[in-house]
Amino acid sequence: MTTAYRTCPICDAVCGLRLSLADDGRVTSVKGDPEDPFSRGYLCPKGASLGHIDADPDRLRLPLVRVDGELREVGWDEAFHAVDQGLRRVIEAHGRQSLAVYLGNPTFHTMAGILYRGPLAQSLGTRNVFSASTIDQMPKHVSCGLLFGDPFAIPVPDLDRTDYLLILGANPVESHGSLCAAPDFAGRLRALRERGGRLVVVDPRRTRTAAVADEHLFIRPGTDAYLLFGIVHTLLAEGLTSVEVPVSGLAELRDLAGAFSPAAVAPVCGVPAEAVVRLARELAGAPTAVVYSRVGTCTAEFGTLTQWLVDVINVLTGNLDRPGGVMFPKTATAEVMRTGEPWVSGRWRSRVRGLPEVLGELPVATLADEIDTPGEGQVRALVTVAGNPVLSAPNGPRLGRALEDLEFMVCVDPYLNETTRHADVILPPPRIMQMPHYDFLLLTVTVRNYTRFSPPVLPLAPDQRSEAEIMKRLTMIASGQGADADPDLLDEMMLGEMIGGGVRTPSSPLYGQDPAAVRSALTGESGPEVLLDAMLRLGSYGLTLADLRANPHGIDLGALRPRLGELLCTASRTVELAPAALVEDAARLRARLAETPPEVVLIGRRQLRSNNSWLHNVAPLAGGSNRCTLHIHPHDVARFGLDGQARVRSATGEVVVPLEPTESIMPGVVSLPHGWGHSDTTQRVAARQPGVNANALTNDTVIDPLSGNAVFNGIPVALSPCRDSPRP
Ligand SMILES: Nc1nc2c(c(=O)[nH]1)N[C@H]1C(S)=C(S)[C@@H](COP(=O)(O)OP(=O)(O)OC[C@H]3O[C@@H](n4cnc5c(=O)[nH]c(N)nc54)[C@H](O)[C@@H]3O)O[C@H]1N2
Ligand SMILES: Nc1nc2c(c(=O)[nH]1)N[C@H]1C(S)=C(S)[C@@H](COP(=O)(O)OP(=O)(O)OC[C@H]3O[C@@H](n4cnc5c(=O)[nH]c(N)nc54)[C@H](O)[C@@H]3O)O[C@H]1N2
Ligand code: SF4
Ligand SMILES: [Mo]
Repeated sequence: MTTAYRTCPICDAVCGLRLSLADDGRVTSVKGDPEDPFSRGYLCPKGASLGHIDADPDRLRLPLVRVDGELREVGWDEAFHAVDQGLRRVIEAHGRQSLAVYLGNPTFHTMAGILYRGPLAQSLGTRNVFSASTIDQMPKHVSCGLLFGDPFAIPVPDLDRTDYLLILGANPVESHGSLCAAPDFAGRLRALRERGGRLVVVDPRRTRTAAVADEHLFIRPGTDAYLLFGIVHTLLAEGLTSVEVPVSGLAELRDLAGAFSPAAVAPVCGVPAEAVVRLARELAGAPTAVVYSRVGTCTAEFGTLTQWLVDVINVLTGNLDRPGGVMFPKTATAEVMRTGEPWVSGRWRSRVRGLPEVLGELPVATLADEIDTPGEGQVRALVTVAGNPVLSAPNGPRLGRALEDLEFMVCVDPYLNETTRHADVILPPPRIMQMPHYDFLLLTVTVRNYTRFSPPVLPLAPDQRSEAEIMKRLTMIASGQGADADPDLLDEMMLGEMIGGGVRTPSSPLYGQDPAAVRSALTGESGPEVLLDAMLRLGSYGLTLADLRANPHGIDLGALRPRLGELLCTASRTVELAPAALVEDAARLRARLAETPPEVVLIGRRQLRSNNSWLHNVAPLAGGSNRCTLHIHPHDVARFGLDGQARVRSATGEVVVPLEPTESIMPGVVSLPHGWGHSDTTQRVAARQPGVNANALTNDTVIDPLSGNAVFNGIPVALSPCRDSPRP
């Protein structure tokens, strides 16, 4: 029996775990690591099941290659050669703009995903780069890019010190937080209330987060921008502002907010005008306060406008960049994403719908268009890494049909599932316990500055390849160097660039040093580890990989400290409160004030013992509340004459789903979790309780125009009885 420590790789909470392993490598117990200074022993049911997730017998172990229409197990050399041939054929016939890549959510959680997603996308040489960002948080990047000049300068709630927290469109008690890494989020909310603070939740559902709040307000889906504008209006009209950072655009903001008085917005969002006014006064009156808003409001038609208003309120109430407000973490690794230049988007446009590039990506909502619309530049080959867009993208079934027509598709994924079943080659990464782990991205959004590295717990078997090697080989194949090129050359190139940049930059801790000496001092068992060591040495805490190895429970780097001055890089060097793009979009919002809302709208929800589409195969987590049901108010069950199950129809598609009547949801709103609708998957547990694909109902033609983000909430639907035999 051995004990190992590692960070849970599943969600944003980055909990430290203590594992016991049997001699055969099986994980026999998973506990929270009590010595981790950040998570202090916390873990959730998913973390507790990490052993099951890791040892899932349905995970692919060897690559699959399509031969005569069938996917068959082959050796790695054969698989990489098949990729080389497949991509080469498409590039020769149609050019590089016929290639596309989709990078799914787990690429934000693995070292290999973070480190090599950029090089892979670049080496494909195509503008058709897609990622889970445009079905998730892209509105936040755009809003931060416009406000602060840096789309990666994402302010995080100072959760442990704030006196007042207003949450909209997030349910951290079940999701464990997002763009706000805080292990035991629920415990931290309890602590907020115990120290006399106040928690208010705005959500069309009375969620578990709402249940632990001081106050819950229902809101009509998709209308948060109105509510927030109503708050801004009140702050300005009542002189409740105390701006503590350099700003511009305050006069334009005042003009814009004029149309959104509490009386004007109340009927649209369903929040009483008195409550809007009271929220504004409470936010301004609290010693410190935070507005925090996530997926429910990002994946909406006014996603960017809403994210912008969130931080406008944080600025107006004096809560940007101060303890107890929203703050910018400082990571142990160098902030390689920072350019210091004002951010721009729209450097190119998508072929079919002319949608602007954002952060080098095009919207997932137009991936199917690019594949199924003929013409010069039509996508003919697709690479996916850690993604299941058939279940996660808007109008997923249409995308599934488009995938069938590709000339070549390769997927890096541990499962044969709804997306990867269309592939010609599937390359499975090894087990979780065989990978090193470092949260390059999530550590940029922690509520305390913190760092922790986990070495692999188990070695690779001779017939396995690390995910890093898979990504590097794909990158080299894509760049034309073939299937046999030495993958470590890519690491050396990346290291050369990183070190070269460091020794030339006066503010870098490596400034003026000899690059060869810096390189030879680096340690690490694999490319990703050596790259991590380099990034730590380029960072500002003076840490090395050896320091992180010597501290297997993680290192607390202290409470968040003000640092807006270091990050702000708008052209005006101020926080720009009224960027032109948002002023323009506010006019669209104003025009909507007059429209009649749909009778019934669909929203999503996340389930505690699940994670997007890929954890329904974990037997200890399956069943109970972890089922694909439609939450619906009993009034609506009666109003539409429903019983047991219902047919739900939207502009895009139709599903039949079991009902779960509950008074916790607003009348006129129904909720369906995403990630279900399993079919043709080797995940045997998931296949027994397949559920339906919520994204058969979402519409890929409707997006948030500023970010290109998909819309998953506020979908107009019609409900009707369905007397067919019930679904499982
Ligand atoms: N258990 C679990 N945890 C997860 C995941 C999971 O699938 N399961 N997924 C992970 C991922 S990828 C992410 S991005 C994070 C997301 O984490 P969160 O942002 O916390 O996401 P949700 O739990 O979906 O919460 C969104 C809430 O928005 C509400 N909502 C819907 N429409 C509206 C609206 O128009 N206005 C308002 N105000 N609210 C609205 C929904 O009812 C829901 O309660 O969670 C991560 N953690
Ligand atoms: N209707 C609706 N749709 C939504 C949402 C919603 O709230 N409502 N939420 C959206 C959000 S926030 C997100 S992030 C997206 C997620 O969208 P995706 O990222 O496309 O979907 P996931 O279900 O997370 O798929 C993850 C894939 O990665 C694989 N995988 C797991 N671990 C690893 C690994 O270590 N390496 C590799 N290579 N692969 C791995 C899994 O087998 C699975 O195939 O879904 C979005 N879709
Ligand atoms: S909260 Fe997230 S990181 Fe923590 S144990 Fe659960 S799944 Fe893992
Ligand atoms: Mo997400």
